[in-house]
Amino acid sequence: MTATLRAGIIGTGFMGAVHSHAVRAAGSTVSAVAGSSQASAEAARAGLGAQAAAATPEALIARDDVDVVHICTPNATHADLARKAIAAGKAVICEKPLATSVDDAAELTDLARQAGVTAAVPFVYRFYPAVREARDRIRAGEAGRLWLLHGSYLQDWLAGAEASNWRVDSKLGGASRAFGDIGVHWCDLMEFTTGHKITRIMASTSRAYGQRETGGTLSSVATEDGATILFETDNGAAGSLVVSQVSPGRKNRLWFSFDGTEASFSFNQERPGTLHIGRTDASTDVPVGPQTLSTPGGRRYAMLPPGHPQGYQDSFNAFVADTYAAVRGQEPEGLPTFRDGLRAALLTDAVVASAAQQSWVTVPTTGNRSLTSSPAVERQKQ
Ligand code: SOE
Repeated sequence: MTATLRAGIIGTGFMGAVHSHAVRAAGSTVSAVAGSSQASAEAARAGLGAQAAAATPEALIARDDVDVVHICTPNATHADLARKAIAAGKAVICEKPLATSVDDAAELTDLARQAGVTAAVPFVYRFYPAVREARDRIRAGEAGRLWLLHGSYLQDWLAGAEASNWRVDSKLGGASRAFGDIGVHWCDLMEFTTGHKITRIMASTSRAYGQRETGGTLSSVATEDGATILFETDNGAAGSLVVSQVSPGRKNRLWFSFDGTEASFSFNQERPGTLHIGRTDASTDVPVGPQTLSTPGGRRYAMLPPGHPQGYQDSFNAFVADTYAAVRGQEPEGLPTFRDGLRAALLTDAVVASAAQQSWVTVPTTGNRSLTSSPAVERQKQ
């Protein structure tokens, strides 16, 4: 492997561009891009700063000048491409969801471990300095006993029956849309920041539009526009989460409040320049910056002075930089791996099962996961 890691990006959409910026910010190069056709790869090549356009994803994976394969394609294609990249001995960054089934996500997690390759999933909200600051302070006991974990993740880009995207189609996006696309980010962030694990879920899913229009044709929608979720954790906390992709005016509002007996910590992704710490006597909006944050985690990721907000792309850059450090043999703390992708698949499975059964569903842990405890497998047996 050369000193400068070389990326191959599969996927020419919004996420392909975000990945390519992050690769270059990490001082690496994009050797090649692949799309749904040679022509789409050619069309995207210059914009992504790639040296070459590969004819197919398989041709990209096989290239000697690709060390890390970035998979940024529709969800249903992730498992097959990740399997091929691992088989070729490449490091992999696979967009979430890692796979549209628990079985595939579990298999990929095992394959990556057996092959000894770095395999990461971009749960990038972990890389906001304010989030790391909250995590370190919670770990140090500042919150007291966390008992209530709540929040929401709201977007509006699918408002309007004519708003369409491959994610709406369950064959391409998977059985869950709003939860599988963005709810998993919130759950990952909650578990990462608080150290709590969700043990049980009660979910209700709903649609703002029963039908959506694509190219003048109306078709029924099987995936949810939103979900309301109650949960419990292994450390005795209760929680709730509202997820929606049809909340007009909310662009990408991931918000949480983690409430303890001594303090509550809350964060809004659209206002990443502060971390709110609530106390009964005095509350503070801690400005994000290397001088104003006080914990190692916060300071590690804060690059700019307070008042100069770091946002989504910066967090993505930090994620890719840490993944590439792992490829070089380092062990960056808090890197989201395929095991976290499997965790998200288990949570998604539980949400889908709970909404269908209208009852509480137990979420297996990734450590002791067995196929018999997967809600999907239980459903198949019935
Ligand atoms: C679209 O909902 C999307 O791009 C998600 O797919 C990303 O994971 C999220 O970070 C931003 O919104």
